Amino acid sequence: MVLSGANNIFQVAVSDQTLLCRIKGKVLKSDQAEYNALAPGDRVQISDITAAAGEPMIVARLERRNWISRWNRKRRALQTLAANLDCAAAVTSPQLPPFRPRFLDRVLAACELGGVDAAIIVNKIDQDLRHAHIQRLGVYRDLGYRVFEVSALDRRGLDELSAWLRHKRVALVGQSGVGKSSLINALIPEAQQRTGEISVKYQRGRHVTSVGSTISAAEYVLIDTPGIREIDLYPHEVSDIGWAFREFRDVECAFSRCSHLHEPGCGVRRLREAGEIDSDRYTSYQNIVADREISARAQGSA
Ligand SMILES: Nc1nc2c(ncn2[C@@H]2O[C@H](COP(=O)(O)OP(=O)(O)OP(=O)(O)O)[C@@H](O)[C@H]2O)c(=O)[nH]1
Ligand SMILES: [Mg+2]
Ligand SMILES: [Zn+2]
Repeated sequence: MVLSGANNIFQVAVSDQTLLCRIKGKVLKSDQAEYNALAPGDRVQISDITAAAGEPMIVARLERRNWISRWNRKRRALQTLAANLDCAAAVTSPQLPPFRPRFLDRVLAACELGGVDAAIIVNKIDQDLRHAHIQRLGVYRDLGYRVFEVSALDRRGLDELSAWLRHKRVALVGQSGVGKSSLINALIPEAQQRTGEISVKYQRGRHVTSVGSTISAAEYVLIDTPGIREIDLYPHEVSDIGWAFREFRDVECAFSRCSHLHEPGCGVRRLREAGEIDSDRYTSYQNIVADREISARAQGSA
């Protein structure tokens, strides 16, 4: 299992050892451009590791059970943050960086599309949670997402979080500066993840974690991921993005592959007008589809 890696040197757990391996040739048969061939959690096949065989090489990536990925616009390729997870935790903070429910909706949609269960961690509850945020968190709870309110600083809520993490392999995902690495350090005493101050001027983190890595404890395994600014879901069809919004999934629309944007007889829009679908979630959906169109045009295929 790949624990971490960059620049074609990967830490791979093989039974109870950790080996440094390089990729040999093409390890994946993919029809899509991929920014990174391997992500933390990937299972790989490696060459003979007996001393005589020399440096171990990764010869194949095994099929992924699930994954979290996004479209990397700059590189025009799919970037995978982690694979083969029991769950992903979308980490947010109330003030610094500011709570961004639109961003959270994108993380949750990416998880749904990759087949990963998701939960939400609101870290830094030693900072004030505004009323609007508390309401929005209620929307997520109603949709069935677990929401943990914790503080890596004063350790509030960590016992409950830690009980939920037991026996799981969980990736922490979110914007830079929300405290993913700090949480891992607070949960796993041996972890020594580097953390960094927030830029108060720009109200965001400084992208301290640059490479995803796996930190194992006796009770659970956590994957630290680099902070992300944007999540573009481009390669997915519009109808799949609609499916990624749980509350849209089983709604009946007049058209079978309804985009929920303009078609007559759209059940999602009807429920939104009736106040049964949260209008802010719907706006997130519209934004994701609009961004998808921009990336699709850039790729020359709408
Ligand atoms: N007040 C408060 N500050 C926190 C808490 N958790 C983390 N921080 C601070 O937030 C800053 C960013 O923390 P990091 O752990 O580096 O954030 P990150 O999400 O790993 O950021 P990237 O690696 O850049 O993606 C640091 O200054 C931490 O000390 C918390 O619960 N409360
Ligand atoms: Mg970090
Ligand atoms: Zn519809």
